[in-house]
Amino acid sequence: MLYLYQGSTSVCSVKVRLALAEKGLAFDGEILDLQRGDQHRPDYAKLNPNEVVPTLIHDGKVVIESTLIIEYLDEAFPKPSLMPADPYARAGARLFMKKIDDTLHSACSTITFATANRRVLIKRSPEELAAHLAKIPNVDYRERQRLSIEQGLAAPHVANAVRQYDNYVVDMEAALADKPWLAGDAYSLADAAATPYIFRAEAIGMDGLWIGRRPKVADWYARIRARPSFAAAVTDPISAADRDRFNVPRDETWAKVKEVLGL
Ligand SMILES: N[C@@H](CCC(=O)N[C@@H](CS)C(=O)NCC(=O)O)C(=O)O
Repeated sequence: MLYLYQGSTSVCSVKVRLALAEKGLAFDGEILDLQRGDQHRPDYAKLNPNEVVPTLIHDGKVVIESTLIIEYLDEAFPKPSLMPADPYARAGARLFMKKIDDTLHSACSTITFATANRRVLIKRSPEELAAHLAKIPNVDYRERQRLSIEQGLAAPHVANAVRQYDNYVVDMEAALADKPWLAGDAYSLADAAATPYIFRAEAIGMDGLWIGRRPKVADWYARIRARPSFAAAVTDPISAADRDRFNVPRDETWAKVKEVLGL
C-alpha cells in the first residue's frame, strides 16, 4: 500500500503525485496544511525529521525527499518506466532533478513565500509569525522564509532566485532543442520534476520567462498540460483557499523579474 503525506500545492508533493499518476499507481494519503503548521506535528516529525512534505509510506517503509521518492517509485514499480534506457540520457534526466534540488527548489520557495504565502502569513501577529517560523528546523530555510514574508519581492535573496529560475528555463530550452522531452524521446521523471516549478512560475506571474521567449519550453508545457496526469496531480487538488492564496498581483512579480533580468 502507498500512502503519501503531501501538500495540496507543494511543488515537491506535485512532483510525486505526477510520478504516481504517470505510473498509474493508486495511493491513499493525507493533505497537510502547511500554513497551519501540520508539518511540525510530532507524529509527522517522527516520519520526516526535516518537517517538510512529501513523505511516502510504502508497505510500512518510509521514504522522504521528493526526488528520492520518485526514483524509488520508478524502481519499485518498474512498468511503465519513467527513466530512459540509455545511460547518458539517464544522466541527463538526473541532472534536471539535481538542479532542482541544488537551486530551483529554494528559488521557488523564496519567490512563493514573497508572493502567495506572504498573503496568508503577513496577516498573523508578530508573535504568531515568530512562533510559526521558530518551528522550522532548517535555519537557512527559516531565515529565507522570514525575509520573504517580511519584505516580499524586495527581500535581498529574491533577485538571485529570479536568476536561478531563469537559468533553469534556459537549460530546459537548450535540452528541448533536439528532443521532445527533457531527457529524450519519452516523458521521464525529469519532466515530472520540472512541471510543478513551471506551473508555479505561471501561477505567480513569471510565465513571461518562456512565453514569447522560449518557444520549446512553451510547446513542452502545452503538451505537459494536456496529459491526464496534469489535472490529476496538479490542478484537481487545488482548494478554494489555495486559489485565494495564489491570487497574487502577477504584474508585480513580472515587474520584479524584468528589473532583475534587465528585460
Ligand atoms: N528537499 C525536499 C524539500 C521539501 C520541501 O521544501 N517541502 C515544502 C513544500 S514544497 C514544505 O514542506 N515546506 C514546509 C514549510 O513551508 O514549512 C524534498 O524535495 O522533498
